[in-house]
Amino acid sequence: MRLKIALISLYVFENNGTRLIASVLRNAGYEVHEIYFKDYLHHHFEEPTDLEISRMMGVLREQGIGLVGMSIRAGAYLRVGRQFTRMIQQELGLPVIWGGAHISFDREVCIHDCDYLAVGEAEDTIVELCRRLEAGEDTTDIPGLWVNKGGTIHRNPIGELVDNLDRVPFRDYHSTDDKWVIDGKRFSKGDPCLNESVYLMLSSRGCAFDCKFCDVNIYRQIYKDKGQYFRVRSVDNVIAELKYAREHFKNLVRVRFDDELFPVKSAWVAEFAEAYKREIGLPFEILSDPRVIKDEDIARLKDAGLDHVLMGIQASEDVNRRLFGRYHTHERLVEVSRILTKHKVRAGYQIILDIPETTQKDSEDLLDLLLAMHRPFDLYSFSLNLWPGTELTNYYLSKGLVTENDVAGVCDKTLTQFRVDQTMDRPAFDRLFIALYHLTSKSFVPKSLIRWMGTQPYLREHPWPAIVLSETANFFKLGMLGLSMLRRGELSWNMFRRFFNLKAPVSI
Ligand code: B12
Repeated sequence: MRLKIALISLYVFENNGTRLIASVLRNAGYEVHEIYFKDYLHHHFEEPTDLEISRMMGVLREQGIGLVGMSIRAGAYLRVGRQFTRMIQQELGLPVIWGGAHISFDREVCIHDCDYLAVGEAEDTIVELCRRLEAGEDTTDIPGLWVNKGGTIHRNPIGELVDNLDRVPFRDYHSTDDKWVIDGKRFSKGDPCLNESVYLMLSSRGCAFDCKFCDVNIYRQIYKDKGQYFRVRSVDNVIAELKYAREHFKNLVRVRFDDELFPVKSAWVAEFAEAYKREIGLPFEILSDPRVIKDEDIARLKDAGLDHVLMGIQASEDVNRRLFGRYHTHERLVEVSRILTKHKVRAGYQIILDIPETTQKDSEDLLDLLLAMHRPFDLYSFSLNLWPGTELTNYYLSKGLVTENDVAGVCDKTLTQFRVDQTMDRPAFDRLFIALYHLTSKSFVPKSLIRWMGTQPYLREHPWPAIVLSETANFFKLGMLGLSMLRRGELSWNMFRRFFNLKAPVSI
């Protein structure tokens, strides 16, 4: 009898890793069941209930599963992953393999909690593991696989990077009979994402840069000596996937390119813009970087439907250089904001706050920068979360500025303070500056007023008037955004559920 595999996605309906591994295994001829165990909710976590767990165990039992794969993308879900794995091993006697970003970062810890770890890119590893399990062969020496055999750990060298991304199948959005959704009272078959109006697309892997806080920083260490880490799919392959998406997403109105960095070579951009306009023609958004934005590329992409660019500016120039290994000047950022405004492409700037070893002067510099940026723009503020193994995390640990308890895997701050809001306890000065940063993206609030508030000694001690103003302005902007998304048909139920949290509203 052939091996049947179940893949469990923890707290995320959209899970590129799970869907990709499912496709790879189905292409190799295996029966695969995908279980979407709850979705993630902005700054809110619901413990799994007994009913949800028994339904999950029921699917594994009834479908005759022989191997369970679990995707642990973020460290905050490690605790649930451990709980489920123990139950599956003990009650069903099944081996469990973990994959996903976090387990690659935290290998030495995670390998003690499961039977197998698929470190890094797992397309080849998983197929080889399934083949050997089916054939009853030894599984302890597969590249990219760490094995825990009764407590003895086999740490195999990393496998090769997928050199040609076009050979990877599309994520599976077409199978319906072998997908299960378990979420509260909901227990249904079928894909939980097909009603989405936005398709999340990946046209590359990796990034051209190496910022010291980023997950890419860890992957670069894992894959050193394995060739080019930033890889891009061919335009034809990208367009073919978007056509596939259009077939299956009946409400599709927008594409979001979720690449760490949207491809940067001008020749690729030109070819893509031409093909996308002709073949797809939907509005789209990208993630980019101030170091690669070019006027002519933006003009081409705008003509093809680009209407939104998300971009990390992260911190003040000095902090970016000193702590993050990011080298761009404030002048460059202002120039980029001019280019985007000129082309009427909406900018979304991402900043990181709560950074150890920074001063009030750094906060003031960041405010000056945001005030110099051309409006309109959106602002996404993230709290610094430390991933195990980045250069930044190791630096802070070595200086005693943080402890292991502050690092993801132990620390689950991403559940309560991934995006910055005022629910976390902080010094008055920081609370004032958060309020002021959030005000910079409200075009109806004069910059002179924000600048003035930043210099008032009273507000530095008692920031509440600025906080009230900032939160009121944010509610207004969120309301307007919600209405315009509704009008454009972009607000799906899943999206609303994920982000609508009155106790901790997202700031934009
Ligand atoms: C896109 C993205 C999202 C999207 C996902 C959309 C989608 N359609 O999947 C959304 C917005 C939903 C999201 C949500 C979150 N994310 Co996120 N996300 C990413 C990002 C940028 C890319 C992930 C991705 O799709 N990569 C492409 C796929 C193909 O690669 P992959 O997932 O690694 O999968 C490969 C292997 O890992 C492996 N694999 C994966 N799963 C499995 C399972 C098995 C069984 C096997 C064998 C192998 C395997 O095989 C795959 C193919 O090689 C990563 C950064 C990164 N580089 O991973 C952050 C990242 C994973 N996210 C992160 C975080 C913190 C979150 C959130 C907690 C944020 C929040 N508070 O809302 C939530 C968590 C949701 C959850 N429950 O997991 C952190 C995790 C850090 C950590 N150690 O904790 C990362 C690293 C980004 C960062 N900020 O640095 N995320």
